[in-house]
Amino acid sequence: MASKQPVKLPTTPIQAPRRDEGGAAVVERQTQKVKPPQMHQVVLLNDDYTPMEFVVVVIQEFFSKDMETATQIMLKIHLEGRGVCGVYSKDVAATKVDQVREAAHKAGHPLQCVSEPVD
Ligand code: TYC
Repeated sequence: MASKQPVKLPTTPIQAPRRDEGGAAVVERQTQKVKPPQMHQVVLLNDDYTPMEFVVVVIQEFFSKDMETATQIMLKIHLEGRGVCGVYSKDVAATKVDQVREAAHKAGHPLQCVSEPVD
């Protein structure tokens, strides 16, 4: 019967800790390396042609707002020219912009949607 040979696994070299004059291990304080990701707000722009009802449905569907909130945001855009519909990571914000643009294009409305970094 063949006896099993011990398998030598690759080892990770272990770095010896730095020592001070007295021989005590010195652990350096690490500075914070991970910053929270930059967030991006998705903004709808006003125009003279897109029906208010369509904008309210878009805000409900793509930004998960209830009808009252969606109506308030739509009216703010209508009166002030633009309005923030949500704040997301860069990738998610870009997806929201694409979804809104596609829905508007399909319906034949000129509704514009942009994403911009939040300060
Ligand atoms: N101004 C449009 C109208 O009077 C309504 C509207 C609101 C359009 C918000 C776009 O992002 C918008 N029909």
